[in-house]
Amino acid sequence: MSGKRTLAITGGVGGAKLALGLSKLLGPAELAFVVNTGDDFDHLGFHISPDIDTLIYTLSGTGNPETGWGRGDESWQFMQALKEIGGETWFALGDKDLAMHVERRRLLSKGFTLGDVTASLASSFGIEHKIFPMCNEPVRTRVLTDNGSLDFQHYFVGEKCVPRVRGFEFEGSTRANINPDFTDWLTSPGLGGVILCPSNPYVSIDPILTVPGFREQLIACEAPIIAVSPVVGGAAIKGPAVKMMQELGIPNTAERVASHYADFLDGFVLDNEDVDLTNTVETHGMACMATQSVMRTLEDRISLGRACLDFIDQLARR
Ligand code: FO1
Repeated sequence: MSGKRTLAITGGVGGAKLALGLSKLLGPAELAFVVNTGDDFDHLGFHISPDIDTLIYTLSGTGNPETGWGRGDESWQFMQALKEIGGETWFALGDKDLAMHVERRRLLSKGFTLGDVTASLASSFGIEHKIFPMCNEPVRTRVLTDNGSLDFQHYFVGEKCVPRVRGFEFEGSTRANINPDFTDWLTSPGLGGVILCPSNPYVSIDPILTVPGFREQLIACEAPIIAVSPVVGGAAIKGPAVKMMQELGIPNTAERVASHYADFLDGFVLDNEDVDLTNTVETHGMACMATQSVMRTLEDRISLGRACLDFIDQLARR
């Protein structure tokens, strides 16, 4: 491994798994995370940041291993009490998780940015790696469906991803500014590479890429940029990525995920099961590596992290 700095771009549960593996291999001076905030929403007076919280809970070992989101060893008295008085309970906020939202709201109300608040929350969970929200301004993913335009969490949790998808909008993204900490890492002479974790290309990574200048900075980046496929054997490891591809008329293959990022990607990691797609991926002007990418255990997460870092080293030597 190079010992240089690595940036990992992530959103959601699949991305956090690889993030955890990487965090076991690289220290806080060598690894930072950029996180999707398009899933954020205001709910019950709180600012909910699901992808940031999933990453904080995963890295700190306090997450729920079954769902991948929320806290482990959770209790639900608040939800029960809310239900009893006729409150909104479609979005499950556990008692421990609630503490996160109360504290985030308190800090935001004092005027701190989402970046400052995230740094404070991560540090209180003992996390030393830097976690950068993609921007400090609100960007809200809207899913355009046959049932109309839905706020992301209403589509994902409220409607259980059932409505047929027609497209996406990232409300507020044109007014957003890239988190300057991301730019500092990306342009630092010590940057070894960038990894797009196996996250949904349309609703976890695209919101980040639509922040003005983000994609351009990746295109201009001199260090290798790789992505790990969230699609294996035509199925999404988790979440609605493949359902979305089918509904948008996009073939549900790892190769199509690679082509989605073809303008800035130097390398693509797909699962051994998809090794036959290697040559087709390479026609998009990038290198391709097959490995075991399905992460069931902590060892799987670390192995995939190591394979990604080795791949970046190989690409840097070319
Ligand atoms: N996902 C669900 O499927 N149902 C929920 O009730 C739910 C609540 C929730 C609360 C806090 C949080 O941080 C995440 C939560 N999630 C829930 C997960 C979240 O909707 C997704 O992980 C992401 O937004 C998709 O990446």
